[in-house]
Amino acid sequence: MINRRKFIHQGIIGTVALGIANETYGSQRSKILTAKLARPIVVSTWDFGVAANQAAWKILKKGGRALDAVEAGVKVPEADLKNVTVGKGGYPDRDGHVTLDACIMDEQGNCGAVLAMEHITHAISVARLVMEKTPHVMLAGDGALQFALENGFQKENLLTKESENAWKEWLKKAEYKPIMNIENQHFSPNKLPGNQYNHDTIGMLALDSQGNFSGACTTSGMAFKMHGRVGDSPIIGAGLYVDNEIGAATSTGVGEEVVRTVGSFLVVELMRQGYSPEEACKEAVQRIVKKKPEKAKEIQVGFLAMNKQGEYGAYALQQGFSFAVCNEERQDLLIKGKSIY
Ligand code: SD4
Repeated sequence: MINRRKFIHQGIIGTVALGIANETYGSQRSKILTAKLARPIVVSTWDFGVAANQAAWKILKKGGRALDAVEAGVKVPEADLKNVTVGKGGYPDRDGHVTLDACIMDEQGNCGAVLAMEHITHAISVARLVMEKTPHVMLAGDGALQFALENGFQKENLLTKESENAWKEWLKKAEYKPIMNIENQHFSPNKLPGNQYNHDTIGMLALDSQGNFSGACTTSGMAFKMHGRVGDSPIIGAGLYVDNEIGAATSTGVGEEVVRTVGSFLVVELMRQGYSPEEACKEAVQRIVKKKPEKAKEIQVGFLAMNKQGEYGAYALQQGFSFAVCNEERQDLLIKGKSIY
């Protein structure tokens, strides 16, 4: 099996499969082109990844560094007030605090993260500073805020009127107790946690013209979470992992399940064994199903991965996951993620 995979894998080195969307959004398999355009390339989660990729592309197309590209890219949804689960405008926790999680990782294995940080829109830039200016990987809560303020970031109110109203609406029916995802059930009945009403973590992976990878992941986490709750997104190996020899992976959805399976690290290690990005993502999703078969039917988790050849792929538990791809050929690709259910 492994040998067969390796054979296939090596057979396509130097080419990249380009899904042709949006027109083939529903059937991207039907139209696949190959071209010698493996890099630079940037991919990211969900529909808003298209705009984020375009910001990253401005850097990549000039021969810029993947690290600069992913930071610039994910800053777009962080600043978008209409985006209710990344950065400013994100839904608050059950006590009304907007708390952000973010991490970044470069081609040398350097990484930085902020966890449950309040009052700073661009959590990803603080995460980068943690990576570059401190001997640590993670700063959490007040310590992360203090570090950001000491480094020139301005304290802001991240709670918009719309997010505040949504929270107050939720409070009317909420049972204020720590049952996982009860917030989602009350907020959007019959909707899956991690679905379109409660996702929007952006995970972005870029391969620059030098052949170097970086990745970034940033979120305000699950809406109306418990105060202090941290998901997978700022955890290196769970929400994001980069190994410049092999590739990179990122995740979105219910973070607890991704943390349990160290999902992004798993995806990269599977690619090391010869799995294609899509096969690796599928296997990681299947591990979640195997561990918690009943629960897996009710939640969303999606993985997105890219290997050193610039081949990309994704897989999710549920339908509805999408990812955006941007390279020389097209800067507006949006591809429907395959899913188990
Ligand atoms: C978290 N993974 O905090 C994030 C949320 C998310 O789709 O991606 N939701 O668990």
